[in-house]
Amino acid sequence: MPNADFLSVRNVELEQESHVNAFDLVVRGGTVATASDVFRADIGITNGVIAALGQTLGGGAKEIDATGMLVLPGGVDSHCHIEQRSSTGVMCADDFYSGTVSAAYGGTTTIIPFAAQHRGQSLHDVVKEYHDAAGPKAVIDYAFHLIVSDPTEAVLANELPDLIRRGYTSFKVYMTYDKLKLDDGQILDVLATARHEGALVMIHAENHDVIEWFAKRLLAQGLTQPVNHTIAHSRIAESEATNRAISLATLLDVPLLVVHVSSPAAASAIRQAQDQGLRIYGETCPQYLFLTADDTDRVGLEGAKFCCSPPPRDIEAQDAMWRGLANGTFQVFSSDHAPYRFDQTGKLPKGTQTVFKELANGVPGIELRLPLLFSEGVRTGRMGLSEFVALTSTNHARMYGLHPQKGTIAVGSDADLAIWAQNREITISASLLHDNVGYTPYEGRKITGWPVIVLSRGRVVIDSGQLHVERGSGRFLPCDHPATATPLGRLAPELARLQKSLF
Ligand code: DUC
Ligand code: ZN
Ligand code: ZN
Repeated sequence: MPNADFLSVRNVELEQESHVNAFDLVVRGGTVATASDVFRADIGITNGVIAALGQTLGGGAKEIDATGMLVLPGGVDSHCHIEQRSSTGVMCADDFYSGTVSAAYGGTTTIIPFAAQHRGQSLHDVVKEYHDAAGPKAVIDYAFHLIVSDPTEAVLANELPDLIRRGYTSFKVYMTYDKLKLDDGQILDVLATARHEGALVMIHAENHDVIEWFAKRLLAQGLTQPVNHTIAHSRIAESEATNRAISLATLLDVPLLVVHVSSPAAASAIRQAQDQGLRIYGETCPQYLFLTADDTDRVGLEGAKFCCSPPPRDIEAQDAMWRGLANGTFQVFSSDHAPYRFDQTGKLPKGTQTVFKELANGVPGIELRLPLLFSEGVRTGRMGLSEFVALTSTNHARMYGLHPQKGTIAVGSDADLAIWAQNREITISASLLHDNVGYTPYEGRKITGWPVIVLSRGRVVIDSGQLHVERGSGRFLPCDHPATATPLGRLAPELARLQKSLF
């Protein structure tokens, strides 16, 4: 947060003494939380890595007094769109500088945005383009998922296997959007490649034809306002596609992550698959806990600020998402930060004449993801601190092959820490945030708890509301093959004959 007087934590430079300090930095006296434990400890950091955890560690060249504070692993946001051009040609409002700065202010120290293929592009070219964009600007560490919109023979047989080996071990495919959508056969092709190469597929599950069927009729009746987006993107479009995607993954025995789940029926389909022992994973996002379709029905085009795909639903759906976070249906809670300004560069390509089909899809949330869930999840008792850490950090690192370097507080892990003032009260306002969007869907909401000091590899990134690192100081993280992507070895019987030639 911007005010310098905001902090109770002091960052103390110790005078150099004659003896050599045990650590470069010690975070002293905080309450440390991991995905499994909550305990009081000092954290000793050397060369950017956690070197020791203990009750009374020796001195550091630098010390942070975290007494009375929570010390959590920095967040890992595994679903965000940064400096990405949409399939309709609209550029995100955040580049890798503003996007990573905003993430860091909100306690996130690793992001996994997308390197998005447009049809006709080589995946290698796409990856180079995103590295060129991120390298000179990112202030925190980052990996990339791929978006595969054109699974040609060359992509499937050469590019994907090569890129997977080089650390791009997850990719997203879409069941809707004219220029992104894969048909079921193409989805099977991508799933088969993922199975063979040990990668994880993320799926945007909405039935394209259902959405188009509704949209055509709504527009024909002159119903152009943003709220119609939520009608066209019906909850049955989401649950049908989710069931279909799970069926395709089950057929080939490939783990699958259903991203940005908003509807109770989609969550139930994922849960049911998990109950059968299948490796089907789920993700939900702040917009599905805190917004509803009514928000898209605000006066004029204001509702556009709340339009994303799938859209926010209703209070019952919000409750189902909270239940899914509590009962393990969802392993990851991501922002799906898709930042578009409320003007012709973003949300409203045709200005006041923009109809709901033309709106840029997505809402911002990279800075508020953790504070919103902390306030409304941990402070209200809906979840414990360890569950919060798992959902916002550890599970993301595990899901995508970055653990234990990222996502935990353990000896040998990168010293990526968020030090929280758990009683800090904030009234959310776009003016407090550091993205380049100009509004927030959560304007005016009161929350409690904020990460006041943020460390990335032992570097103080944020303290006293100030940014302390240079653009370009974030590093690229190649991902391992995620253990989550391992097939169960339960191929559908009708595929057994093909197994040798297929995989
Ligand atoms: N899908 C996303 O993953 N993010 C924003 C919009 C969308 O359709
Ligand atoms: Zn999506
Ligand atoms: Zn997204």
